[in-house]
Formats: sequence, structure tokens, C-alpha cells
Amino acid sequence: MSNKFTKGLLKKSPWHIKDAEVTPEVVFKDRRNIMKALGFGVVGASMPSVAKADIFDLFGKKEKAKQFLTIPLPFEKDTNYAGSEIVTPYSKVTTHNNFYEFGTSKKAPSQNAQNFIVEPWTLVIDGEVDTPLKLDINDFTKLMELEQRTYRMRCVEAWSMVIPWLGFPLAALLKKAGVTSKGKYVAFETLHDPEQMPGQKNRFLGGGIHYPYVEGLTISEAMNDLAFMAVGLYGKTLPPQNGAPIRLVVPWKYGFKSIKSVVRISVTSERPPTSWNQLAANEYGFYANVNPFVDHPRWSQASERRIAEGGLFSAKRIKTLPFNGYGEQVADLYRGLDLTKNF
Ligand SMILES: Nc1nc2c(c(=O)[nH]1)N[C@H]1C(S)=C(S)[C@@H](COP(=O)(O)O)O[C@H]1N2
Ligand SMILES: [Mo]
Repeated sequence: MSNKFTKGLLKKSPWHIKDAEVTPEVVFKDRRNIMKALGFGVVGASMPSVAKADIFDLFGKKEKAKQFLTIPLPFEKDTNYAGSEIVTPYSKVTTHNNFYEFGTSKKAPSQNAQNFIVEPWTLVIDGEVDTPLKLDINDFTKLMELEQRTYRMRCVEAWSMVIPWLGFPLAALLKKAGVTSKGKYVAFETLHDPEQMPGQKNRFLGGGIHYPYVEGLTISEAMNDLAFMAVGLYGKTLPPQNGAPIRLVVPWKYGFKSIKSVVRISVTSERPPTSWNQLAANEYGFYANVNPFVDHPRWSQASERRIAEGGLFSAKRIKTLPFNGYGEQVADLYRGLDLTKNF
């Protein structure tokens, strides 16, 4: 396996490495974890470093894709859940992304997802519901009342943004289907289409995740008003790199819970598997509530880098708040739960 591709990819793959201040120790441990996740067993300590070229360059995918078309969306309500905080510039929100289906570097999704086909699109709502639903892309904006929600977004890698989403509460959708008394959890699934998503075709490009990407919430989390289905940002439909045409946004949890490009929402009686938990259960729990008091095994969660604050090319180090500052709305959901064990 020791060819120039695998070396380059393993060196490059962030695999949830904090994107700044990565110490050699972290990189080393991380590489071992990647190798383990990919099924290669124990790995030697010495791996030569390679140039920082985007991984897709290694595979000769260089043609520039045409820009994905986003269209303006009208909305009824506008709620700012980020106080006086500065909204992250559109240019950063749409070029600093995690969407491993399109590659693991921060730039890869914006570079590789521009030809993503979102029409036709079907979102299925099924499982423990009275009326299973099948919505097409136009239903998202026709059946649901759109609102703008400006939320903080905190990645588990200790960076954050403030993003003005457009969409509707997840609860509104679940109420349309009607959750039965057996419904205790909600499972989410991203599109599985290896022809469109190079990371699903090649396990190195996809960071070792077992696709399709899956996520989950408890039913009470899903019914909380903050849990949001986004179909747009900055007043327009979602660019593919941000999860077009529809993605979850759970602002009090680490970003990886906010699953992109969703095709299925199933209400279940059992806790569903979740992608990052499957990959490294000791590092990524089911709950994944933002918590400055529970560090990631490989880095601190006490503070975060607010992207592009204090200038487009810089970031401001700020304190991380419990539940990402949304404790007033969600802390009650976890009463009696030990959040150091249920991380
Ligand atoms: N399907 C899918 N959803 C995903 C991811 C992914 O790799 N695949 N990455 C997650 C992570 S780690 C983060 S931080 C957010 C990033 O959302 P953004 O790029 O819109 O800021 O998307 C989440 N949703
Ligand atoms: Mo993330």
C-alpha cells in the first residue's frame, strides 16, 4: 500500500484534525487511526511528507467545473440566534467546508461538487410515522414556510462560523408525517451516488467513512425548535458544498451532526448508527453536544477559531460555550444525563 498516492493522502487527510496548530504528535496519532480505520493494522512512524496539493490533483482531476447555480429564496421570518456576532462572509461559508463525499480537504467540496445534480431529488420520510412522505425538491419550498435562521456553527475540529440559513424546523416536517408512539429516534441518510461523489467511490478520498453518511437524533432533540432543515443560505438555495438541496442544521451540536444532502429521514424505535461514531467511537459520541468541558482525546474543546473574524484571512480565538451558546433552548433535553459519558 506504500505508494505515492496513499502516502500523500494519509499525510493530507484531516480526518478531523484541528485545522490549525496541528502538532506532529497529533498528526502521527491521527495517521495511525486512519490506517486502522482503513484496515491496515499497525503503521510505522516514518512517513515522508508530500506537497500540499489538493488530493484530487493526484488523480488528475483538474478541469474547472462550472459554478453551480443558486437561486434567491423568499422567506417569511428572520430570526437571529447569534446575537451581535459577525456573520461569516459568504466566500468563507462556501469555500471552507467538510463534505468528505467530495474530498477531505477544506477546499475540496467547493472545487469538486459544482456539477452535483440536485434535480430530480427525493426526500423520503418513513419509519415510525402515520403517513410516510416522499417530497421532491420543489416541495421543500412549496409545502414548508421558509424562515431565515442565523446560527453559530461549531465544528468538532475547533473552528466555527456564523451562518444565515434558510429553511424550516425539522419538527414541522415530522409533524406532517406524524410520529407514532414507537418513534424514539430520527435517522438521517445522505445520498449514496459514487458516480457523483468521488469520496464514496474511493475510500482514501472519502476519509475512511462507510457511506452513505448517516446521522441521528433523539426524537426530543429532533422536535426542539432549533433543529432545522436548511434549503438555503445567504438568501439563496444551498450551494452543493454546503449540502444541496437539503441538509440538517443542529446548532448546539458539533458540525458533523448536521448531515448534508439528505435523501431519507426515518423515525426509529432504536438508536441509529452514526458515521463518525462508527469510525472512532472513543472520539465521537452519539450526542456530540458542543461542550468546552469535555475535550476531544486529541485536542482541547475549550476554545475555537472563529473563521474570518478580524479579517478575511484570519480567525479570532474565542471561548467555546456549552451547547454552543444554546443552553437556554436545549439544556433541559439532557437533564439527569452525564454529559462526560454521553459525549
Ligand atoms: N454527508 C455529509 N454531511 C456532513 C459532512 C460530511 O462529510 N458528509 N461533514 C460534517 C461536518 S464535520 C461539518 S463541520 C459540517 C460542515 O458544514 P458546512 O461545510 O456547510 O459548514 O457538515 C457536516 N455534514
Ligand atoms: Mo466538523
